[in-house]
Amino acid sequence: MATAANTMTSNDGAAIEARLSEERLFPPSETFSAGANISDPAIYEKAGENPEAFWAEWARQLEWVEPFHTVCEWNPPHAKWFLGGKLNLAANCLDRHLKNARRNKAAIIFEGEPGDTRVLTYYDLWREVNNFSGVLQHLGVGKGDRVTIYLPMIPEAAIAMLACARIGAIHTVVFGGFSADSLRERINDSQSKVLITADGGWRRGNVVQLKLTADEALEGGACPTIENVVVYNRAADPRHVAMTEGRDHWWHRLMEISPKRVDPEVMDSEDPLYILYTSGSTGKPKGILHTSAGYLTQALATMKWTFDIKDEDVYWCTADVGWVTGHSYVVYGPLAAGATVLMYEGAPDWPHRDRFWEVIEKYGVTVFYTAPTAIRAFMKWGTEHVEKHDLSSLRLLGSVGEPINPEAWIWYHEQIGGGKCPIVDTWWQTETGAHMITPLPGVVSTKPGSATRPFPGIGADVVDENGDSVPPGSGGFLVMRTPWPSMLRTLWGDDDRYQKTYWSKFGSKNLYFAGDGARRDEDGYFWLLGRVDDIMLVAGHNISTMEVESALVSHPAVAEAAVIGRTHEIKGQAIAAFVTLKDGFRGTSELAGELKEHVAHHIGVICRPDDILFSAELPKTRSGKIMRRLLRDIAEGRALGDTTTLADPSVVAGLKDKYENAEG
Ligand code: 7RM
Repeated sequence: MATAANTMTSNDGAAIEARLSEERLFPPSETFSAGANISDPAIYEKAGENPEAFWAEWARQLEWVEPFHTVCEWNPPHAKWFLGGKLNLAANCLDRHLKNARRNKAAIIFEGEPGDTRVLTYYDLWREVNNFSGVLQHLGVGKGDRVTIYLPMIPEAAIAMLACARIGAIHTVVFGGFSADSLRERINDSQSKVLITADGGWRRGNVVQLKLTADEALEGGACPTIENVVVYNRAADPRHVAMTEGRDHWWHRLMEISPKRVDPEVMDSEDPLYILYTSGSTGKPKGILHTSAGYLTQALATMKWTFDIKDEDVYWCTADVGWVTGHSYVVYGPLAAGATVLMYEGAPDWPHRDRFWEVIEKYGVTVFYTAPTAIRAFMKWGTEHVEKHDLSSLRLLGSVGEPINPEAWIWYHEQIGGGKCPIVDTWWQTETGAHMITPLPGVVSTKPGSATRPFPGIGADVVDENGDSVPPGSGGFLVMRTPWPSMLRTLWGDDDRYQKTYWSKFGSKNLYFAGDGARRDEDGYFWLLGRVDDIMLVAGHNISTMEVESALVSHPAVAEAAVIGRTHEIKGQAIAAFVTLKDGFRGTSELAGELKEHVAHHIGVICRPDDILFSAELPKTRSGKIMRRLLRDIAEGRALGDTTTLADPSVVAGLKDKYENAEG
């Protein structure tokens, strides 16, 4: 028996093993396939034979000022796509739709948390974006300048982003839940000239005071590059908002005095579009840089094929614009496709736990895209909130952000989708810009818990330590063998870190390493196993956190689980499980024993958790991903590491107390 390395990164050495076996298969219904944007399975082979031709065909669906002459230039690890092409992304998202019947179609349907609503047609949105482009120019913003956007989930977030794109400025959106320190760090790293914020936004009946936080970030000249701050009046009485003379301006005042029309700047395919910071687990945030034509091409392609988007759809992606999902699938993808996108400002449980279902019923949402963390919360709350509403307008469901446990998948399928909607489990990253591994809902039979196959034209693979493909059924490292249009181009101001982080693991093989573990089954389906840094090494066996968590979630009492490996003298690591129960269940020691046996029975005795700790909540990042690193600190009795990226730091502090006071 191996007493393997007591290190926290247990991913070296033994191959990642896979135990979860899921037999359920959901083929697309005939009616869905018949009406789908793509229903021919031959597309996989066709795209695989010539990915560049495949992507070029999609790129030609954009509106170009000048066509590209070269599809892709690949100097590992740097790629350029659609070289020589000129276009403007805001024009692709707005102006082009004014020439057809979409002119008066709803582009954005907005539902504020307090219940206020707005509908912006494509023409309305085009007018707002033009006018706000004028504002930015009035403030001296030009091509290549950086603009930080720190706004709630309101249409102005999309307007500000598109106005930047229209004039060629680079936006960097900072999630409205981030602190003054995080905001300051991102403004300074990007050297933004202008900050766009709001007095506040609504969250669970309270106003999140964005302007106060922005003032704190800027205090005492801490952000020397910021020349102007634009403040949108969303939530408060403007008389009560402190405005710094000469620096701060009300959005609506600037709109009045600025040009109403601004022609779109002619941009190169490879001109930067945005920087989006990812906090990573530790250290300085990474400024992921995305460029123009390739990014929009893949956002559009996936919008049409993954989400099967049609002109009649009412599409709702619940992600905040502060995350990449909000960039690609609230703003750029849907608007490039001419879709109607719903934006909701607030929390899913405000004023009641049925708010999402109420919104779906109210607007007749047809395509709904959310995260496993939300789905597990809905499961925890129980079905009575869902049953109050008519969700029959739904025709397609999506999931993103974490592996979706098979039980959560089935619940989503039955309770939300009424058993009739395909589910697209979309694997991708801030770095990849758009979907990479996902079913095509009219083509691929889905298996609960699997993101299924790489999108056509994507060269995903699962490899061993040496970068060689693993045989079917085995686990390994998820990599990309070939560049893709919406890939990150570099890290802002740190190309060395770009090369080291993503391209160095397999040396001269030039593989993009995503940081995730995966398994590919006999049908070629990908099963995401979680971040490799989280994978556990128990008695010489690499065990995926995702699989033990899914086994726990398959017990009727469990809503959510986070599993980690803590150092163990004999086994290398022992498994500690933090478990949240569904409403109505109690965390007794009998139940803990039952759960241990449940896991052992389902996926093997080697995976039996050594400790189970019941917890009402788990530590999550602000975008809802479970943070296992801090749970390891707790289980090993260490001082807690960096907690600044947590949504609610009190959750880990509470867990630490509880863990230390629990019996052995
Ligand atoms: C879109 C987004 C990226 C990381 C990624 C994975 C995890 C995302 C899935 C998933 C399993 C999925 N961007 N992840 N989607 N894991 N199945 N469908 O989330 O940059 O914030 O995170 O999220 O670990 O590497 S992100």
